[in-house]
Amino acid sequence: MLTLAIIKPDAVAARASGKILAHLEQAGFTVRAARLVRLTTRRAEEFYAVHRERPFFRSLVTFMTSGPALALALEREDAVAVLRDVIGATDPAEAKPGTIRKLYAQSKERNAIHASDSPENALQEVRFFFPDAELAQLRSGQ
Ligand code: FUP
Repeated sequence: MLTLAIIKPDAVAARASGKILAHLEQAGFTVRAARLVRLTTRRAEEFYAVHRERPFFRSLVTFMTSGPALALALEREDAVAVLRDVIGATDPAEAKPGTIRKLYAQSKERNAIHASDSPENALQEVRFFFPDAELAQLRSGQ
């Protein structure tokens, strides 16, 4: 099963991408696709459309477009639930010790990493960053 992670602009800028990737691999995830992206305002708005009416939306879009981010398609058994555990709570102040957000996040907004929150969203979010053809190739091992 695949899920989507994004190492966010704060973590890429802090040169924490490598450590976060090592943490993910240590947790049993295999990287199936990776792409360094600079989200445009329109793409960030589309990705976070579910939060459009929230007070933090504009600030979130500004942050997510502020620099490069590393999108990852990650594979593991029970990938969605396990990745949510590994990243920790949205607010690093509430995240459990040893989670990626506890280790690397600066605040509730600048929180180092995104992870899909359901299998349905995982499929949609993986497709958002990685075209179908590429993933079809991965599935068939070509
Ligand atoms: P999560 O799934 O843990 O990333 O959290 P949410 O889907 O609730 O929120 C998505 C993103 O919005 C968070 F990663 C950071 C941002 N956010 C804020 O900036 N302030 C908030 O109060 C809540 C979320």
